[in-house]
Amino acid sequence: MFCYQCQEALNNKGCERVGVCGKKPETAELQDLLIYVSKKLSETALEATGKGISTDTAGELVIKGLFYTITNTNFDNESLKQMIHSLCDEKRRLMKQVDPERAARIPTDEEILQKAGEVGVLATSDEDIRSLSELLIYGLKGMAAYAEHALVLGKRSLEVEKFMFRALATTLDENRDKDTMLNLVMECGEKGVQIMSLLDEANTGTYGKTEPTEVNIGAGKNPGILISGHDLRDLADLLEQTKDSGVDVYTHGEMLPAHGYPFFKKYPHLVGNYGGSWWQQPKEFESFNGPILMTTNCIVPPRESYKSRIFTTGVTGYPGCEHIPDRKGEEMKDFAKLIELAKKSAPPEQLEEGSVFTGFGKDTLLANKEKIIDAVSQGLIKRFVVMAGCDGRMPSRNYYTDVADKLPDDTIILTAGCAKYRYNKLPLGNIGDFPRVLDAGQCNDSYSLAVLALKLKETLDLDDINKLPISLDIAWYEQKAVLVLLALLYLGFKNIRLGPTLPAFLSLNIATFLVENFDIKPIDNPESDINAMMHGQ
Ligand code: SF4
Ligand code: SF3
Repeated sequence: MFCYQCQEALNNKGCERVGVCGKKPETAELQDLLIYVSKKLSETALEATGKGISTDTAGELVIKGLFYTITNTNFDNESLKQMIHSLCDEKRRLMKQVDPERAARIPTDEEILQKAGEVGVLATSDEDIRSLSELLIYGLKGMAAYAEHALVLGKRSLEVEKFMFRALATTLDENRDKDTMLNLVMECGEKGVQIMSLLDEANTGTYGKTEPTEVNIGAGKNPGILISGHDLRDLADLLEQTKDSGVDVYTHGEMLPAHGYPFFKKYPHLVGNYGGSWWQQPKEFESFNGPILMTTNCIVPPRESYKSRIFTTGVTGYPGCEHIPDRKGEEMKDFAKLIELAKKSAPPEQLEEGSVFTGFGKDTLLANKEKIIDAVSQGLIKRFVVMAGCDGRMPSRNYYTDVADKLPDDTIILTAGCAKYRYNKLPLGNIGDFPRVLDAGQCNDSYSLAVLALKLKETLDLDDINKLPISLDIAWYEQKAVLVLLALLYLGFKNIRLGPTLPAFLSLNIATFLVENFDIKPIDNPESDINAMMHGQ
Protein backbone atom coordinates (compact mmCIF):
# COMPACT_ATOMS: atom_id res chain seq x y z
CA MET A 1 0.00 0.00 0.00
CA PHE A 2 0.97 3.61 -0.37
CA CYS A 3 -1.23 6.42 0.87
CA TYR A 4 -0.37 10.04 1.58
CA GLN A 5 -3.77 11.64 1.29
CA CYS A 6 -4.15 12.98 4.82
CA GLN A 7 -2.17 15.09 7.23
CA GLU A 8 -1.18 12.05 9.28
CA ALA A 9 0.76 10.38 6.44
CA LEU A 10 3.63 8.60 8.20
CA ASN A 11 6.66 10.90 8.66
CA ASN A 12 4.82 13.34 6.41
CA LYS A 13 5.78 11.06 3.51
CA GLY A 14 3.21 8.27 3.27
CA CYS A 15 1.81 5.16 4.97
CA GLU A 16 3.26 1.98 3.47
CA ARG A 17 2.70 -0.90 5.87
CA VAL A 18 -0.49 0.16 7.57
CA GLY A 19 -2.26 3.50 7.85
CA VAL A 20 -1.68 5.71 10.87
CA CYS A 21 -5.49 5.93 10.64
CA GLY A 22 -5.71 2.15 11.05
CA LYS A 23 -6.33 1.39 7.37
CA LYS A 24 -5.00 -2.06 6.43
CA PRO A 25 -3.12 -2.73 3.16
CA GLU A 26 -5.99 -4.71 1.60
CA THR A 27 -8.42 -1.89 2.36
CA ALA A 28 -6.00 0.70 0.97
CA GLU A 29 -5.65 -1.29 -2.26
CA LEU A 30 -9.41 -1.70 -2.61
CA GLN A 31 -9.78 2.05 -2.13
CA ASP A 32 -7.19 2.66 -4.86
CA LEU A 33 -9.12 0.29 -7.09
CA LEU A 34 -12.37 2.10 -6.32
CA ILE A 35 -10.73 5.36 -7.42
CA TYR A 36 -9.49 3.61 -10.57
CA VAL A 37 -12.94 2.29 -11.51
CA SER A 38 -14.39 5.74 -10.77
CA LYS A 39 -11.96 7.10 -13.37
CA LYS A 40 -12.92 4.37 -15.86
CA LEU A 41 -16.63 4.99 -15.34
CA SER A 42 -15.99 8.72 -15.73
CA GLU A 43 -14.39 8.16 -19.14
CA THR A 44 -17.53 6.42 -20.36
CA ALA A 45 -19.83 8.92 -18.66
CA LEU A 46 -18.02 11.75 -20.40
CA GLU A 47 -18.64 10.11 -23.76
CA ALA A 48 -22.25 9.49 -22.79
CA THR A 49 -22.86 13.15 -21.92
CA GLY A 50 -21.49 14.04 -25.37
CA LYS A 51 -24.20 11.85 -26.89
CA GLY A 52 -26.99 13.17 -24.71
CA ILE A 53 -27.27 9.91 -22.71
CA SER A 54 -28.25 10.38 -19.05
CA THR A 55 -25.36 10.00 -16.60
CA ASP A 56 -27.40 10.48 -13.43
CA THR A 57 -26.62 7.03 -12.04
CA ALA A 58 -22.95 7.28 -13.01
CA GLY A 59 -22.76 10.66 -11.27
CA GLU A 60 -24.26 9.27 -8.07
CA LEU A 61 -21.95 6.27 -8.11
CA VAL A 62 -18.78 8.29 -8.74
CA ILE A 63 -19.77 10.67 -5.94
CA LYS A 64 -20.36 7.79 -3.51
CA GLY A 65 -17.30 5.89 -4.67
CA LEU A 66 -14.99 8.82 -4.02
CA PHE A 67 -16.61 9.59 -0.66
CA TYR A 68 -16.01 5.98 0.47
CA THR A 69 -12.27 6.58 0.14
CA ILE A 70 -12.01 9.73 2.26
CA THR A 71 -9.84 9.21 5.33
CA ASN A 72 -11.67 7.49 8.20
CA THR A 73 -14.88 6.85 6.25
CA ASN A 74 -15.03 3.22 5.18
CA PHE A 75 -12.78 0.44 6.47
CA ASP A 76 -15.05 -2.39 5.32
CA ASN A 77 -13.56 -4.43 2.45
CA GLU A 78 -16.88 -6.07 1.60
CA SER A 79 -18.67 -2.78 1.09
CA LEU A 80 -15.70 -1.45 -0.91
CA LYS A 81 -15.90 -4.51 -3.19
CA GLN A 82 -19.65 -4.05 -3.53
CA MET A 83 -19.11 -0.46 -4.59
CA ILE A 84 -16.45 -1.50 -7.13
CA HIS A 85 -18.96 -3.98 -8.63
CA SER A 86 -21.65 -1.31 -8.82
CA LEU A 87 -19.36 1.09 -10.68
CA CYS A 88 -18.22 -1.64 -13.10
CA ASP A 89 -21.86 -2.61 -13.78
CA GLU A 90 -22.76 0.97 -14.51
CA LYS A 91 -19.80 1.34 -16.86
CA ARG A 92 -21.01 -1.69 -18.83
CA ARG A 93 -24.59 -0.44 -18.89
CA LEU A 94 -23.56 3.01 -20.13
CA MET A 95 -21.07 1.67 -22.64
CA LYS A 96 -23.78 -0.52 -24.18
CA GLN A 97 -25.59 2.70 -25.04
CA VAL A 98 -22.44 4.55 -26.13
CA ASP A 99 -20.81 1.78 -28.17
CA PRO A 100 -22.02 -1.85 -27.84
CA GLU A 101 -18.86 -3.26 -29.46
CA ARG A 102 -16.59 -1.69 -26.87
CA ALA A 103 -18.99 -2.78 -24.12
CA ALA A 104 -18.25 -6.40 -25.00
CA ARG A 105 -14.52 -5.82 -24.45
CA ILE A 106 -14.78 -4.38 -20.91
CA PRO A 107 -12.90 -6.68 -18.50
CA THR A 108 -14.88 -8.78 -16.04
CA ASP A 109 -15.13 -7.75 -12.38
CA GLU A 110 -12.76 -10.58 -11.49
CA GLU A 111 -10.14 -9.25 -13.88
CA ILE A 112 -10.61 -5.76 -12.49
CA LEU A 113 -10.25 -6.93 -8.88
CA GLN A 114 -6.90 -8.43 -9.83
CA LYS A 115 -5.66 -4.94 -10.60
CA ALA A 116 -5.81 -4.06 -6.88
CA GLY A 117 -2.26 -3.16 -5.93
CA GLU A 118 -1.33 -1.97 -9.44
CA VAL A 119 -3.36 1.19 -9.77
CA GLY A 120 -2.37 3.18 -6.71
CA VAL A 121 -0.72 6.57 -6.36
CA LEU A 122 2.77 5.33 -7.28
CA ALA A 123 1.58 4.05 -10.66
CA THR A 124 2.27 7.60 -11.90
CA SER A 125 6.04 7.90 -12.17
CA ASP A 126 6.57 11.65 -12.74
CA GLU A 127 6.61 13.17 -9.29
CA ASP A 128 5.05 16.52 -10.23
CA ILE A 129 2.30 15.00 -12.38
CA ARG A 130 1.58 12.56 -9.55
CA SER A 131 1.47 15.43 -7.07
CA LEU A 132 -0.95 17.48 -9.19
CA SER A 133 -3.09 14.44 -10.01
CA GLU A 134 -3.43 13.53 -6.35
CA LEU A 135 -4.08 17.14 -5.35
CA LEU A 136 -6.89 17.11 -7.91
CA ILE A 137 -8.24 13.73 -6.79
CA TYR A 138 -8.27 14.75 -3.13
CA GLY A 139 -10.08 17.96 -4.06
CA LEU A 140 -12.58 15.83 -5.98
CA LYS A 141 -13.07 13.58 -2.96
CA GLY A 142 -14.02 16.63 -0.92
CA MET A 143 -16.31 17.75 -3.73
CA ALA A 144 -17.90 14.29 -3.80
CA ALA A 145 -18.63 14.44 -0.07
CA TYR A 146 -20.41 17.77 -0.38
CA ALA A 147 -22.21 16.66 -3.55
CA GLU A 148 -23.41 13.56 -1.71
CA HIS A 149 -24.83 15.61 1.17
CA ALA A 150 -26.63 17.83 -1.33
CA LEU A 151 -27.94 14.77 -3.22
CA VAL A 152 -29.41 13.35 -0.03
CA LEU A 153 -31.44 16.55 0.21
CA GLY A 154 -32.53 16.38 -3.43
CA LYS A 155 -30.05 18.87 -4.93
CA ARG A 156 -27.48 18.11 -7.58
CA SER A 157 -25.37 19.94 -10.13
CA LEU A 158 -24.88 18.14 -13.42
CA GLU A 159 -22.26 20.73 -14.28
CA VAL A 160 -20.20 19.77 -11.23
CA GLU A 161 -20.69 16.06 -11.99
CA LYS A 162 -19.55 16.58 -15.57
CA PHE A 163 -16.45 18.33 -14.27
CA MET A 164 -15.77 15.39 -11.97
CA PHE A 165 -16.01 12.99 -14.95
CA ARG A 166 -13.67 15.14 -17.03
CA ALA A 167 -11.14 15.63 -14.25
CA LEU A 168 -11.08 11.95 -13.28
CA ALA A 169 -10.86 10.80 -16.89
CA THR A 170 -7.91 13.15 -17.47
CA THR A 171 -5.94 11.47 -14.69
CA LEU A 172 -5.97 8.30 -16.85
CA ASP A 173 -4.31 10.10 -19.75
CA GLU A 174 -0.66 9.09 -19.78
CA ASN A 175 0.26 12.18 -21.77
CA ARG A 176 -1.31 14.69 -19.39
CA ASP A 177 0.99 17.61 -18.73
CA LYS A 178 1.50 19.95 -15.81
CA ASP A 179 -0.45 22.84 -17.31
CA THR A 180 -3.51 20.68 -17.97
CA MET A 181 -3.41 19.37 -14.43
CA LEU A 182 -2.87 22.81 -12.90
CA ASN A 183 -5.84 24.18 -14.80
CA LEU A 184 -7.98 21.31 -13.57
CA VAL A 185 -6.81 21.93 -9.99
CA MET A 186 -7.88 25.57 -10.26
CA GLU A 187 -11.19 24.59 -11.85
CA CYS A 188 -11.67 22.18 -8.97
CA GLY A 189 -11.54 25.22 -6.65
CA GLU A 190 -14.15 26.99 -8.77
CA LYS A 191 -16.47 23.98 -8.77
CA GLY A 192 -15.75 23.61 -5.06
CA VAL A 193 -17.32 27.02 -4.46
CA GLN A 194 -20.32 25.95 -6.53
CA ILE A 195 -20.86 22.72 -4.65
CA MET A 196 -20.51 24.35 -1.23
CA SER A 197 -23.01 26.98 -2.31
CA LEU A 198 -25.40 24.24 -3.48
CA LEU A 199 -25.03 22.39 -0.19
CA ASP A 200 -25.68 25.59 1.73
CA GLU A 201 -28.85 26.02 -0.33
CA ALA A 202 -29.85 22.39 0.35
CA ASN A 203 -29.19 22.64 4.10
CA THR A 204 -30.79 26.03 4.69
CA GLY A 205 -33.62 25.29 2.24
CA THR A 206 -34.50 22.10 4.11
CA TYR A 207 -33.73 22.98 7.72
CA GLY A 208 -33.91 26.80 7.75
CA LYS A 209 -31.29 29.54 7.97
CA THR A 210 -28.94 28.99 10.90
CA GLU A 211 -29.22 31.30 13.87
CA PRO A 212 -26.86 31.92 16.81
CA THR A 213 -27.48 29.08 19.25
CA GLU A 214 -26.09 28.11 22.63
CA VAL A 215 -25.48 24.36 22.85
CA ASN A 216 -25.27 22.46 26.12
CA ILE A 217 -22.14 20.30 26.46
CA GLY A 218 -23.12 18.49 29.67
CA ALA A 219 -24.96 15.18 30.00
CA GLY A 220 -28.54 14.50 31.12
CA LYS A 221 -30.17 11.69 33.07
CA ASN A 222 -31.82 9.79 30.20
CA PRO A 223 -30.07 7.19 28.08
CA GLY A 224 -28.85 8.68 24.82
CA ILE A 225 -27.94 8.09 21.20
CA LEU A 226 -24.88 9.90 19.88
CA ILE A 227 -24.89 10.94 16.23
CA SER A 228 -21.64 11.87 14.51
CA GLY A 229 -20.58 13.02 11.04
CA HIS A 230 -22.11 15.51 8.64
CA ASP A 231 -25.44 14.02 7.43
CA LEU A 232 -28.29 16.25 8.63
CA ARG A 233 -31.03 14.08 7.12
CA ASP A 234 -29.91 11.13 9.23
CA LEU A 235 -30.26 13.39 12.26
CA ALA A 236 -33.76 14.41 11.16
CA ASP A 237 -34.81 10.74 10.78
CA LEU A 238 -33.29 9.82 14.12
CA LEU A 239 -34.98 12.69 15.97
CA GLU A 240 -38.36 11.82 14.50
CA GLN A 241 -38.04 8.17 15.55
CA THR A 242 -36.80 8.91 19.07
CA LYS A 243 -39.63 11.36 19.85
CA ASP A 244 -41.28 10.55 23.21
CA SER A 245 -39.15 7.40 23.56
CA GLY A 246 -37.35 8.53 26.72
CA VAL A 247 -34.09 8.47 24.75
CA ASP A 248 -32.14 11.70 24.29
CA VAL A 249 -30.09 12.52 21.20
CA TYR A 250 -26.66 14.15 21.40
CA THR A 251 -24.60 15.45 18.51
CA HIS A 252 -20.93 14.64 18.18
CA GLY A 253 -18.05 16.18 16.21
CA GLU A 254 -19.17 17.75 12.94
CA MET A 255 -22.86 17.31 13.82
CA LEU A 256 -22.62 20.09 16.44
CA PRO A 257 -23.67 22.87 14.00
CA ALA A 258 -27.02 21.10 13.43
CA HIS A 259 -28.20 22.83 16.61
CA GLY A 260 -28.13 26.16 14.73
CA TYR A 261 -30.86 25.14 12.25
CA PRO A 262 -34.42 26.14 13.27
CA PHE A 263 -35.80 22.76 12.12
CA PHE A 264 -33.93 20.78 14.77
CA LYS A 265 -35.00 23.11 17.59
CA LYS A 266 -38.48 21.62 17.60
CA TYR A 267 -37.06 18.44 19.17
CA PRO A 268 -36.54 19.01 22.90
CA HIS A 269 -34.83 15.63 23.19
CA LEU A 270 -31.95 16.91 21.06
CA VAL A 271 -30.25 17.85 24.29
CA GLY A 272 -26.72 18.88 23.42
CA ASN A 273 -23.31 18.02 22.06
CA TYR A 274 -21.16 15.35 23.66
CA GLY A 275 -17.36 15.37 23.60
CA GLY A 276 -14.80 16.92 21.33
CA SER A 277 -13.54 16.22 17.84
CA TRP A 278 -13.18 12.86 16.10
CA TRP A 279 -9.85 11.67 17.48
CA GLN A 280 -11.12 11.66 21.06
CA GLN A 281 -13.57 8.84 20.27
CA PRO A 282 -11.87 6.04 22.21
CA LYS A 283 -12.28 7.85 25.53
CA GLU A 284 -15.56 9.63 24.84
CA PHE A 285 -17.42 6.79 23.12
CA GLU A 286 -16.51 4.58 26.05
CA SER A 287 -18.11 6.95 28.54
CA PHE A 288 -21.14 7.74 26.39
CA ASN A 289 -22.59 4.34 27.30
CA GLY A 290 -25.25 4.33 24.56
CA PRO A 291 -25.36 3.58 20.82
CA ILE A 292 -23.41 5.76 18.42
CA LEU A 293 -24.34 6.44 14.80
CA MET A 294 -21.53 7.30 12.36
CA THR A 295 -23.11 9.06 9.39
CA THR A 296 -19.86 10.07 7.62
CA ASN A 297 -16.18 10.40 8.47
CA CYS A 298 -14.40 10.37 10.88
CA ILE A 299 -14.37 6.84 12.34
CA VAL A 300 -11.52 5.89 14.64
CA PRO A 301 -11.10 2.09 14.67
CA PRO A 302 -13.27 1.26 17.69
CA ARG A 303 -12.14 -0.55 20.83
CA GLU A 304 -13.79 -3.91 21.50
CA SER A 305 -15.32 -2.47 24.68
CA TYR A 306 -17.73 -0.23 22.75
CA LYS A 307 -17.58 -1.61 19.20
CA SER A 308 -20.97 -3.32 19.54
CA ARG A 309 -22.53 0.10 20.19
CA ILE A 310 -21.20 1.61 16.93
CA PHE A 311 -23.55 1.67 13.94
CA THR A 312 -22.50 2.86 10.49
CA THR A 313 -24.75 4.16 7.73
CA GLY A 314 -24.51 5.74 4.27
CA VAL A 315 -20.93 5.80 3.01
CA THR A 316 -19.39 4.69 6.29
CA GLY A 317 -18.43 1.14 7.13
CA TYR A 318 -16.38 -0.74 9.66
CA PRO A 319 -16.02 -4.52 9.77
CA GLY A 320 -18.01 -5.97 12.65
CA CYS A 321 -20.16 -2.85 13.15
CA GLU A 322 -23.80 -3.04 12.14
CA HIS A 323 -24.67 -1.02 9.04
CA ILE A 324 -28.06 0.71 8.86
CA PRO A 325 -29.31 0.39 5.25
CA ASP A 326 -30.09 3.35 3.01
CA ARG A 327 -33.59 4.83 2.97
CA LYS A 328 -35.89 3.72 0.20
CA GLY A 329 -37.12 6.74 -1.70
CA GLU A 330 -38.73 9.21 0.66
CA GLU A 331 -38.98 6.73 3.56
CA MET A 332 -36.91 7.25 6.69
CA LYS A 333 -33.90 5.10 7.54
CA ASP A 334 -34.84 2.62 10.24
CA PHE A 335 -33.03 3.37 13.50
CA ALA A 336 -35.13 0.98 15.65
CA LYS A 337 -32.08 -1.11 16.60
CA LEU A 338 -30.28 1.90 18.03
CA ILE A 339 -33.35 2.95 19.99
CA GLU A 340 -33.79 -0.54 21.38
CA LEU A 341 -30.15 -0.63 22.48
CA ALA A 342 -30.33 2.88 23.93
CA LYS A 343 -33.25 1.89 26.16
CA LYS A 344 -31.05 -0.80 27.72
CA SER A 345 -28.04 1.52 28.12
CA ALA A 346 -26.92 3.64 31.02
CA PRO A 347 -27.09 7.43 30.56
CA PRO A 348 -23.92 9.10 29.33
CA GLU A 349 -21.29 9.96 31.87
CA GLN A 350 -20.89 13.71 32.21
CA LEU A 351 -17.51 14.81 30.80
CA GLU A 352 -17.84 18.56 31.09
CA GLU A 353 -20.44 21.22 31.66
CA GLY A 354 -21.34 24.54 30.16
CA SER A 355 -22.10 25.48 26.59
CA VAL A 356 -20.66 26.46 23.23
CA PHE A 357 -22.05 28.68 20.49
CA THR A 358 -22.78 27.81 16.89
CA GLY A 359 -25.09 29.03 14.11
CA PHE A 360 -23.08 31.89 12.59
CA GLY A 361 -23.69 30.78 9.01
CA LYS A 362 -23.77 33.14 6.06
CA ASP A 363 -27.29 34.45 6.70
CA THR A 364 -26.50 35.50 10.28
CA LEU A 365 -23.12 36.90 9.22
CA LEU A 366 -24.61 38.90 6.35
CA ALA A 367 -27.49 40.17 8.50
CA ASN A 368 -24.80 41.57 10.81
CA LYS A 369 -22.61 42.96 8.05
CA GLU A 370 -23.21 46.64 8.92
CA LYS A 371 -22.60 45.99 12.61
CA ILE A 372 -19.36 44.25 11.72
CA ILE A 373 -18.24 47.15 9.53
CA ASP A 374 -19.11 49.61 12.32
CA ALA A 375 -17.18 47.60 14.88
CA VAL A 376 -14.15 47.57 12.57
CA SER A 377 -14.34 51.30 11.83
CA GLN A 378 -14.68 52.10 15.55
CA GLY A 379 -11.57 50.02 16.20
CA LEU A 380 -13.47 47.49 18.34
CA ILE A 381 -12.49 44.69 15.97
CA LYS A 382 -8.93 44.94 14.66
CA ARG A 383 -8.77 41.70 12.73
CA PHE A 384 -10.62 38.51 11.83
CA VAL A 385 -8.65 35.29 11.88
CA VAL A 386 -10.15 32.40 9.93
CA MET A 387 -9.18 29.20 11.74
CA ALA A 388 -11.39 26.79 9.81
CA GLY A 389 -10.69 23.19 8.82
CA CYS A 390 -10.06 19.96 10.63
CA ASP A 391 -8.79 18.81 13.98
CA GLY A 392 -6.43 15.88 14.45
CA ARG A 393 -4.55 14.01 17.13
CA MET A 394 -1.05 15.41 16.61
CA PRO A 395 0.15 17.36 19.66
CA SER A 396 1.45 20.03 17.27
CA ARG A 397 -2.20 21.06 16.84
CA ASN A 398 -1.98 22.69 20.28
CA TYR A 399 -0.70 25.54 18.13
CA TYR A 400 -4.31 26.38 17.26
CA THR A 401 -5.37 26.46 20.92
CA ASP A 402 -2.41 28.70 21.69
CA VAL A 403 -3.15 31.06 18.79
CA ALA A 404 -6.81 31.35 19.87
CA ASP A 405 -5.77 31.92 23.47
CA LYS A 406 -3.10 34.50 22.70
CA LEU A 407 -4.80 36.51 19.97
CA PRO A 408 -5.50 40.08 21.18
CA ASP A 409 -8.97 40.68 22.68
CA ASP A 410 -9.95 42.87 19.73
CA THR A 411 -9.83 39.99 17.26
CA ILE A 412 -12.60 37.65 16.13
CA ILE A 413 -11.99 34.03 15.20
CA LEU A 414 -14.09 32.79 12.29
CA THR A 415 -14.36 29.02 12.18
CA ALA A 416 -15.99 26.07 10.44
CA GLY A 417 -15.22 22.34 10.55
CA CYS A 418 -13.97 20.33 13.48
CA ALA A 419 -10.87 22.54 13.91
CA LYS A 420 -13.03 24.57 16.32
CA TYR A 421 -12.73 21.97 19.07
CA ARG A 422 -9.18 23.17 19.69
CA TYR A 423 -10.54 26.44 21.15
CA ASN A 424 -14.35 26.64 21.22
CA LYS A 425 -14.50 25.92 24.94
CA LEU A 426 -11.94 28.57 25.94
CA PRO A 427 -13.35 31.59 27.83
CA LEU A 428 -12.51 34.08 25.09
CA GLY A 429 -15.34 36.49 25.83
CA ASN A 430 -17.29 38.76 23.48
CA ILE A 431 -16.88 41.90 21.43
CA GLY A 432 -20.21 43.69 21.78
CA ASP A 433 -22.87 41.19 20.73
CA PHE A 434 -20.41 38.84 19.07
CA PRO A 435 -18.74 35.90 20.80
CA ARG A 436 -15.05 36.02 19.86
CA VAL A 437 -15.39 32.62 18.19
CA LEU A 438 -18.00 32.71 15.42
CA ASP A 439 -18.80 29.17 14.30
CA ALA A 440 -20.25 29.10 10.78
CA GLY A 441 -20.83 25.33 10.93
CA GLN A 442 -19.40 22.23 9.30
CA CYS A 443 -16.28 22.28 7.09
CA ASN A 444 -18.40 23.00 3.99
CA ASP A 445 -19.73 26.10 5.75
CA SER A 446 -16.32 27.67 5.21
CA TYR A 447 -18.33 28.86 2.22
CA SER A 448 -20.23 31.18 4.62
CA LEU A 449 -16.96 32.75 5.73
CA ALA A 450 -15.91 33.29 2.11
CA VAL A 451 -19.28 34.89 1.31
CA LEU A 452 -18.88 37.27 4.25
CA ALA A 453 -15.43 38.28 2.98
CA LEU A 454 -16.71 38.79 -0.57
CA LYS A 455 -19.60 40.95 0.66
CA LEU A 456 -17.31 43.04 2.88
CA LYS A 457 -14.99 43.59 -0.07
CA GLU A 458 -17.94 44.72 -2.18
CA THR A 459 -19.43 47.01 0.48
CA LEU A 460 -16.08 48.60 1.28
CA ASP A 461 -15.37 48.95 -2.44
CA LEU A 462 -11.99 47.22 -2.25
CA ASP A 463 -10.26 45.95 -5.37
CA ASP A 464 -8.61 43.00 -3.59
CA ILE A 465 -10.08 40.62 -1.01
CA ASN A 466 -6.67 40.48 0.64
CA LYS A 467 -7.01 44.15 1.68
CA LEU A 468 -9.66 43.17 4.24
CA PRO A 469 -8.49 42.85 7.86
CA ILE A 470 -8.77 39.07 7.58
CA SER A 471 -5.99 36.49 8.05
CA LEU A 472 -6.32 32.80 7.29
CA ASP A 473 -4.75 30.19 9.55
CA ILE A 474 -6.22 26.94 8.23
CA ALA A 475 -5.85 23.51 9.81
CA TRP A 476 -6.22 20.53 7.53
CA TYR A 477 -6.54 16.79 8.05
CA GLU A 478 -8.56 15.07 5.36
CA GLN A 479 -9.58 15.69 1.76
CA LYS A 480 -12.56 17.99 2.28
CA ALA A 481 -10.10 20.53 3.66
CA VAL A 482 -8.16 20.17 0.39
CA LEU A 483 -11.28 21.22 -1.52
CA VAL A 484 -11.90 24.12 0.87
CA LEU A 485 -8.31 25.27 0.33
CA LEU A 486 -8.65 25.10 -3.47
CA ALA A 487 -11.94 27.02 -3.24
CA LEU A 488 -10.26 29.77 -1.19
CA LEU A 489 -7.41 29.99 -3.72
CA TYR A 490 -9.92 30.23 -6.54
CA LEU A 491 -11.67 33.11 -4.74
CA GLY A 492 -8.39 35.00 -4.63
CA PHE A 493 -7.36 34.57 -1.00
CA LYS A 494 -3.59 34.72 -0.58
CA ASN A 495 -1.20 34.46 2.28
CA ILE A 496 -2.93 31.41 3.82
CA ARG A 497 -1.15 29.69 6.67
CA LEU A 498 -1.62 25.94 6.36
CA GLY A 499 -0.82 23.50 9.14
CA PRO A 500 0.10 21.69 11.16
CA THR A 501 2.25 20.45 8.24
CA LEU A 502 2.14 21.07 4.51
CA PRO A 503 0.65 18.10 2.60
CA ALA A 504 2.98 15.18 1.90
CA PHE A 505 1.46 14.88 -1.58
CA LEU A 506 2.91 18.22 -2.67
CA SER A 507 6.18 17.61 -4.52
CA LEU A 508 8.89 20.20 -4.02
CA ASN A 509 8.09 21.87 -7.35
CA ILE A 510 4.34 22.00 -6.75
CA ALA A 511 4.78 23.24 -3.18
CA THR A 512 7.13 25.95 -4.50
CA PHE A 513 4.58 26.89 -7.15
CA LEU A 514 1.84 27.29 -4.53
CA VAL A 515 4.10 29.30 -2.24
CA GLU A 516 5.23 31.59 -5.06
CA ASN A 517 1.81 32.14 -6.62
CA PHE A 518 -0.49 32.11 -3.61
CA ASP A 519 1.85 32.92 -0.72
CA ILE A 520 0.77 29.76 1.08
CA LYS A 521 2.96 29.33 4.10
CA PRO A 522 3.54 26.76 6.83
CA ILE A 523 2.68 27.65 10.41
CA ASP A 524 5.47 28.84 12.70
CA ASN A 525 5.08 29.43 16.44
CA PRO A 526 1.91 31.06 17.81
CA GLU A 527 3.57 34.32 18.92
CA SER A 528 5.34 35.08 15.66
CA ASP A 529 2.33 34.02 13.56
CA ILE A 530 0.00 36.23 15.63
CA ASN A 531 2.40 39.12 15.29
CA ALA A 532 2.63 38.63 11.53
CA MET A 533 -1.14 38.24 11.11
CA MET A 534 -1.81 41.40 13.15
CA HIS A 535 0.43 43.19 10.64
CA GLY A 536 -1.50 41.74 7.73
CA GLN A 537 1.29 39.34 6.80
FE1 SF4 B 1 -2.03 7.19 6.17
FE2 SF4 B 1 -3.82 9.16 6.10
FE3 SF4 B 1 -3.71 7.40 4.14
FE4 SF4 B 1 -4.63 6.70 6.57
S1 SF4 B 1 -5.54 8.13 5.11
S2 SF4 B 1 -3.25 5.52 5.28
S3 SF4 B 1 -3.25 7.90 7.87
S4 SF4 B 1 -2.13 8.89 4.68
FE1 SF3 C 1 -13.47 16.92 10.76
FE2 SF3 C 1 -13.14 14.40 10.10
FE3 SF3 C 1 -12.19 17.31 8.61
FE4 SF3 C 1 -15.64 18.10 8.30
S1 SF3 C 1 -14.86 15.26 10.98
S2 SF3 C 1 -13.80 18.57 9.25
S3 SF3 C 1 -11.63 15.90 10.07
